[in-house]
Amino acid sequence: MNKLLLTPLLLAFSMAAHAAEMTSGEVRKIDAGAKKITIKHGEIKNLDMPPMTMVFQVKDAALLNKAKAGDKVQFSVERTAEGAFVVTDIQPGK
Ligand SMILES: [Cu+2]
Repeated sequence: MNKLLLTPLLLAFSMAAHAAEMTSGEVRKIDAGAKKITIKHGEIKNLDMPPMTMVFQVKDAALLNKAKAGDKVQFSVERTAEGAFVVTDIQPGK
């Protein structure tokens, strides 16, 4: 494969891998009315954040149906342009 084709392919792959990065955590509290979830989380590599317990907004309220307080989860989080932390995906953890 020639270089002109390979470079955009590699770039697309690395961006997808970045977006899918999951962080381990344990749900402490869910506030469905406010679309917020409190998670005791491990290191969030894509945000360069150390482990802590904090409140996140959720992108979609339906995500809150995928977990309850006490559950171990894997989740994705992004920082918005306004500086808010928004959970974009939640999966059952191990
Ligand atoms: Cu944090």
